[in-house]
Amino acid sequence: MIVYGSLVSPFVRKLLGFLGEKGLDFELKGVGIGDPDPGFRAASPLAKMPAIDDDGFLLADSSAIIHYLEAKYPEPVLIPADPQARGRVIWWDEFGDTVFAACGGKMFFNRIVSPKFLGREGDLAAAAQAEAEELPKLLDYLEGAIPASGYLVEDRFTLADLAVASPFMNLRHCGLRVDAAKHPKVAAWSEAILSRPSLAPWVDKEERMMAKVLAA
Ligand SMILES: N[C@@H](CCC(=O)N[C@@H](CS)C(=O)NCC(=O)O)C(=O)O
Repeated sequence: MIVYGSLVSPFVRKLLGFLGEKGLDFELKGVGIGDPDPGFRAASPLAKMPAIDDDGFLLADSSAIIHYLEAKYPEPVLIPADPQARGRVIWWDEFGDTVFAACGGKMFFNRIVSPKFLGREGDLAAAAQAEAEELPKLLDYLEGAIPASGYLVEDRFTLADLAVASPFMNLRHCGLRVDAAKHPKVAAWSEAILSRPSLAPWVDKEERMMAKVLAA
């Protein structure tokens, strides 16, 4: 299977962690925003990452790909069968993608992607607004929602943990670390999920890559 995407995308990172948890082999083909790569364009109708080519089966969108792979490779179970647990996992996936990653994206895109990758100024006011007004509310919500087990759903690792922890890397690239005095559960949980063997090597690679980008 070919995965098209960049390591710094929260959606690509979520998929890479999922593939690692499932123990699946794949080739990561690096693409950037607006990439003309014909394979990527064929797999991703809106040119968004990630997208896959699984032996000729083309699919885009991290959640669509993950649901496809969960059906194809059911073990270990990362999307529970229990109706309530499944509903909660889908909620957290949605929260991670459209709320948390979107908030972090306003900071990451405007402070880093725009100036460093696209060569144009970002909307720094939007980034500052997201950091000052949106992010604290989301962290407060998460702090109250993380169970004592340290996993968001069913007291075990699921897609929910991957989807919500992944965007924390983009905050890290912006120099933002969770304040453990203010949000102790979020700090410990996000650190633990990003340190899992399925994600740690990618995180390490990404940090080395971003150190070079930020130093340039
Ligand atoms: N819902 C999609 C979101 C994908 C997405 O927006 N990816 C961004 C990178 S983080 C992208 O490819 N942006 C390029 C563009 O919007 O042109 C998913 O979960 O895969």
